Amino acid sequence: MNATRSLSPSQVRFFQEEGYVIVPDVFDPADLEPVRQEMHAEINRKAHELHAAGKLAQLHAEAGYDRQLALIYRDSKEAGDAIVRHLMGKRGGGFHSPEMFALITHPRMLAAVGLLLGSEEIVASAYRIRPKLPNFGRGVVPWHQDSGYLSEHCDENLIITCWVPFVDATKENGCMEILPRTHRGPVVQHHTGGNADFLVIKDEDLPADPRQAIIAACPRGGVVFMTNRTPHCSTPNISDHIRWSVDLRFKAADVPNNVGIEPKSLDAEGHADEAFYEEVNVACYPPDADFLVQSRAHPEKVINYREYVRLRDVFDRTQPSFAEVRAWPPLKAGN
Ligand SMILES: O=C(O)CCC(=O)C(=O)O
Repeated sequence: MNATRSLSPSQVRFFQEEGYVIVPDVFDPADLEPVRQEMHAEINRKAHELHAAGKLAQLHAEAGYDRQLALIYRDSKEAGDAIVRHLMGKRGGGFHSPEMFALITHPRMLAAVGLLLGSEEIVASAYRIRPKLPNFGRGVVPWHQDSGYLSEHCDENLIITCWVPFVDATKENGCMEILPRTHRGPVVQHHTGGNADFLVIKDEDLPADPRQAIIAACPRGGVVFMTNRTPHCSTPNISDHIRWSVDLRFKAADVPNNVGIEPKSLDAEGHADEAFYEEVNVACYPPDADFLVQSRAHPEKVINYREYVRLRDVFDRTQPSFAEVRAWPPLKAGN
């Protein structure tokens, strides 16, 4: 496989027809080593800090990236949670090392996304790092379409989720499940207040019988590509190790975005000025920064690492001061 063609025409067709495609070899698993190692180093830095503050008795450094955080969490939920929060930041993308930036802008990733979008002008959007610990209730994500989290005026736009596991993702460690061939339908009714406060689609509102779902197992080095209207969920991790992943989002540059627009002022508590939200109300997901990662028309506007870090910091300190994006009704007792 060469560096710039990462999907075959039949994989692109499969994505268009099924609403997802699992590509087992977008990366060489070795390509993911730098980001795994840097995340592991960050876990250790934070663990040492907690240890020095008397909040963590044992570092479990010997357990390695796939297990250390699970053992820390088993010993102390507070310490484990503090490390998870540190990695995830306020909205899930707190870890923004050069290695993470290299993954988001990896030529193979952008080549694949470009083929699926049918565009060479690519904007990266919200991403979420997910340390799904064994038997970690909050890791179970109920049925939803990503559009459930996005502004309604973007329902007809294509926004691609690239779900990248940092370990082999299996049914046992809680990979995703996906409802195929349902992505051309509307964004269906979601409810707030699902597990861990995620949005949820009730089984009866799903566009197909959930028994038709496929198990989206994916080896390390692979990527699960999905559309923003593809219903998916993820199941419990009943293994003895962490199911690490990140889900990245990309769209063509002509899809509503907030590239180049950022909160002009933050008050002491990190609330952005109202004008910011009015101005970026057109972005599909205003609380997170969008940034141009590939452009033939404006290569000078493609983001570099320093600017990416600055933007992530600004947005991570920003509290959305409006009801996030779209209003869904709460799940009622007994639902
Ligand atoms: O990683 C998971 O368990 C769920 C991911 C997900 O729901 C998403 O990427 O939208």
